[in-house]
Amino acid sequence: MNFTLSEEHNMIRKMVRDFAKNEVAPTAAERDEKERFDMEIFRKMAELGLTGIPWPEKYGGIGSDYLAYCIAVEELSRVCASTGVTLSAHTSLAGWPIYTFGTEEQKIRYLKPMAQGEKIGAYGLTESGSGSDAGGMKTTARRSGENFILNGSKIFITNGGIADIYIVFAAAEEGITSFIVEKEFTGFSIGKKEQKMGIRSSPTTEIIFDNCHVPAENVLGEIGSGFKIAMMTLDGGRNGIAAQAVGIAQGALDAALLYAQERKQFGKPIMANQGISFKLADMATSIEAARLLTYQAAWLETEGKPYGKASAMSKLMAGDTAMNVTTEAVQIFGGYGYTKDYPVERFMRDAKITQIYEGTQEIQRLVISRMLTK
Ligand code: COS
Repeated sequence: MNFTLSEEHNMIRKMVRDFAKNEVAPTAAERDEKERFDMEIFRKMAELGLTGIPWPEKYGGIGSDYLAYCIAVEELSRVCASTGVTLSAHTSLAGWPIYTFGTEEQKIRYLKPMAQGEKIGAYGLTESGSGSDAGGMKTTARRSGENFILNGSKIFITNGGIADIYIVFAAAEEGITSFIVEKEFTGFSIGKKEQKMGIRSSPTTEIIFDNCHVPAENVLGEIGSGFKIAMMTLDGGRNGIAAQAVGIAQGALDAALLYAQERKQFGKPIMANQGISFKLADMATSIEAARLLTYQAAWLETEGKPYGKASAMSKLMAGDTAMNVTTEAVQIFGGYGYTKDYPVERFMRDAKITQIYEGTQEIQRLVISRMLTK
């Protein structure tokens, strides 16, 4: 067993940390306030190769691995969880299924420009009536000559409206099928944009299919195998969210640690108070545990070993850690923590979604408990 990161992983961490500090952090509060997505930041991420970390160079990537990708999401989320999830959805939810199930042609046509950051990817599974019960979707796909005609709508789409390519799941005669949908396809449109509690500079929208024409060559994987593709995609996506949660928690700990050493009450820094210092010790310990689970799941995926249970565990642990740690960070800041003068209130709002999306904590427990008996 080796717990040391490779030189490549350390280099990627340093590069993303510098980028996050210099290019992402300065506008994080303003983008949160205005719900503003910044395409310029995405373009700069592309220049650094971050938009295609795990994909081979022939598909526009930098040929690294899932651990490097998780480290990047973590470091971005440490200053801005919205930027973290933009990269996570783009890579795990859109890039991964194309890389894994796509034909060579689909990989060149879609994965390559996504990995190079020329196009943004998104994933559409959830509907207004089917969230946790993903198989209960109502969006249909009917064959018509060389096309499939999609009708229905999907909600809560991360990168909705800014994405060019959507991985969409719809019920065909043969069963749930996955499709690669371009934003220009006839009958595709963007619906309501959500106003959210957190991750506010990451756009979340509805996507609508009104007799949307999708060429049969854009079926991803086998017709009728879409549910499994959706589930397998989420297995990896969940670990990206775990990395986001670890980053949010670390960002809150960084801020609280600094504050506890500077803030004086009763004539000494509040860090001297065991009530505060023990809180910080617990926060740091739970972050480290969540990080180890997250890195382990990423390592398993890179090694080609089963990682579904590991990533459900990492998301469960890291999501709860992010919520607990950010809540404690706000407590350490006291009244100031409740204001927008410090970033911890944003971290606390951002943390909440990590317990909900890509499968609620309850769904993670369902997945884990089913695996225990397998
Ligand atoms: N990998 C591969 N196959 C999987 C799988 C996975 N991770 N999970 C399920 N499957 C397969 C099953 O093996 C089963 O295959 P067979 O029909 O060949 O036996 C099939 O898919 C149906 O699986 P299951 O019976 O478990 O389906 P359920 O309807 O009970 O749903 C849950 C399973 C609840 C786990 C699933 O609906 C789910 O993950 N829901 C949450 C969705 C979610 O995370 N949404 C967030 C969207 S992104 S914001």
